[in-house]
Amino acid sequence: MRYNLYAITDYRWDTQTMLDKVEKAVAGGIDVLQYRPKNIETLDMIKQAGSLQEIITPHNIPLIINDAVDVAKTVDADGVHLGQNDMKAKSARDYLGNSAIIGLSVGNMQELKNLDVSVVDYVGIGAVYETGTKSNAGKPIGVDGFKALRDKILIPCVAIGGITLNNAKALIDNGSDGIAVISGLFETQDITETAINFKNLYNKK
Ligand code: TZP
Ligand code: MG
Repeated sequence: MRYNLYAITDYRWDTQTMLDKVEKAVAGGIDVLQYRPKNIETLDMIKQAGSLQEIITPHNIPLIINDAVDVAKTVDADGVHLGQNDMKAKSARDYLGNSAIIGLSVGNMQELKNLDVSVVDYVGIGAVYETGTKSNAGKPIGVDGFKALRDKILIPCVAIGGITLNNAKALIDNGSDGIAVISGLFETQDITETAINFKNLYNKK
């Protein structure tokens, strides 16, 4: 599983906007897509997730569902991403089975204690930088905070929070297996070109 460019949808978009943006990101070579819905009915989540699968599955891009383990199961998504207050990773594993990809958010040393690497496949570390996308993201941990956590984790880690083409390299240099982005990719002028440029940060390594 490759995490290099880990794109995440913004729940504030309408469906068509989301699909258009994701198509452009796919053309730029994203490695994984996380669908991150909020405040909508479960049935609409299932419909949106299905539309995303139609776009990304032909490109072998895995679909990870944020939080909604039931939706992931229903649409047979590739996995789920869990926050510290979501379903426990072990329960999600029991429910989704061994082949599911399970990610967990970790933002500090305390939260790191909840990581069971026998159950979780990858960790999302952040918020690294100041983000305008998530209101309760907490105080940014910075590159040093990222590195301190990353060095203690023996499975793949993606960095998240306020990442742009201008500040991503420091995280790659400090051991990030992937860059998880919303606005730094999807709110740029040319989404396809931005995706290509993010990927190149890894390829140049
Ligand atoms: N978790 C921590 S920060 C964040 C999430 C979902 C928001 C990331 O969005 P952006 O626009 O890439 O800062
Ligand atoms: Mg969550």
